Amino acid sequence: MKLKFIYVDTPFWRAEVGRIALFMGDIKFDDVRIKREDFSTAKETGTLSDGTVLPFHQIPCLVVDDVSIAQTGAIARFCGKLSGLYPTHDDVNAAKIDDFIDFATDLTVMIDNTPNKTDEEKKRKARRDLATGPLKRKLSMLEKNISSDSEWLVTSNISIADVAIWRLLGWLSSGILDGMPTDLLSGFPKIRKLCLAVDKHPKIQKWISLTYPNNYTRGNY
Ligand SMILES: N[C@@H](CCC(=O)N[C@@H](CS)C(=O)NCC(=O)O)C(=O)O
Repeated sequence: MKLKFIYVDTPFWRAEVGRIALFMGDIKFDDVRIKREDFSTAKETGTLSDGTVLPFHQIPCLVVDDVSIAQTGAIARFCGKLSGLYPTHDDVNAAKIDDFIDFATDLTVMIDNTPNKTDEEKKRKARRDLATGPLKRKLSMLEKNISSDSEWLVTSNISIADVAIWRLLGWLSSGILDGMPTDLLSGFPKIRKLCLAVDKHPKIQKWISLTYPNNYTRGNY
């Protein structure tokens, strides 16, 4: 089976969850990082310059042999099953993992919908308000859903849920988003502990050393 993972050259969680699962499972794949211009055109046409089809004109996209798979969750589960980071014989744990992946999507959409995208000051204020209001509320829920007894969110080993939450919250707390406070996670000790556990996992460290720019701020946790 030939795998081609398509995204831009950014370690955003939507891509990282699938890429890292494949890497952790020692599954060979072509890590294709497309240029922004190619992506801009493909948003309109649904096809990259090399002919690859993006089913919903979006990325990430995983091409399995000649079949293009879209949607972060679908890709993450596919990669997780191949690599052992998603259960194939435990429907309840599989659903719990889906639960966290969909939660990550909810937070992403919440940020994407920050109003007044054209007015920088209004955008910063909207993000600050989000961080102290609806986003804080969501993070409190996440904190409540993390068990103190286990190192990982769902299974006894690291799963795609842990990788997704780590990268999403790393992005949110890194300072890369203007207006989003970098101490976002300060009141959430269980979330921070989880993020640290993922961050120091040897395979994650290896991936970071291979693919992240030097001194890249992965988050404040
Ligand atoms: N529902 C999709 C959303 C993916 C998405 O929004 N990707 C962004 C890049 S991170 C994108 O392709 N945006 C362009 C567009 O939606 O036109 C998923 O879960 O993967």
